[in-house]
Amino acid sequence: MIIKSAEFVTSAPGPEAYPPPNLPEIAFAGRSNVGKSSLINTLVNRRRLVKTSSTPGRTQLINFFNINDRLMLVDLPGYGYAKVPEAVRRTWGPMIETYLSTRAVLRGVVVIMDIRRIPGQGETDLFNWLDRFRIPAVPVITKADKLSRPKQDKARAAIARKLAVEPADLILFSAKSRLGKEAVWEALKPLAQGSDNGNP
Ligand SMILES: Nc1nc2c(ncn2[C@@H]2O[C@H](COP(=O)(O)OP(=O)(O)O)[C@@H](O)[C@H]2O)c(=O)[nH]1
Ligand SMILES: [Mg+2]
Repeated sequence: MIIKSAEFVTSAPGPEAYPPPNLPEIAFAGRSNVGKSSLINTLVNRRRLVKTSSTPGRTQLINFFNINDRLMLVDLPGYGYAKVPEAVRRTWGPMIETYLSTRAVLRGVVVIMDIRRIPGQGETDLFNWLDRFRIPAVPVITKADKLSRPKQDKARAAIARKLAVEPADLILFSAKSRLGKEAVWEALKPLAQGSDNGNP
């Protein structure tokens, strides 16, 4: 994918503030601090298009980025960060669920997981949601650079087993080494070129 332009469009808490649904959208979801923003930046060859942080739990709105005037990348709020106040956490689920269940231009969701962690309830819930709304999921395991090659293979197999998929279905990624960047674009291409989902 040749990136000619990558621009922040808006931050939205809910549908009133989403941009007009004029472009196909690919959303990115994962636990706080998993490396979601870093992955998006790597995909579009920008260091700081999306703010990254070593302090988890900062991104609390849905952020839209216009790529080449052809595609919208959507950074969803991170889930599962324990230190966030309960009142804030309660708004996250609905924020994400509303987006997933109502956005007709949403073509797929990249679900980002840490290679060093077996997926938990948050991931299971998310995959079930996507299934229910017939939105394609693209599972990615990131921070691959944190493990040696043999450990990467072991971790990938264990994560695949937990998710009941084939290891090869999980895209191995690293924002540090850029491993997997082209593989993610390859997975997104047919989705971006497909048609809108059946959501209202
Ligand atoms: N080693 C390594 N660190 C990463 C990678 N991706 C993200 N990080 C680090 O993980 C932290 C959280 O990253 P960020 O992209 O802000 O996560 P987000 O909260 O999911 O958006 C930051 O300190 C990043 O530098 C990766 O692939 N490899
Ligand atoms: Mg982020």
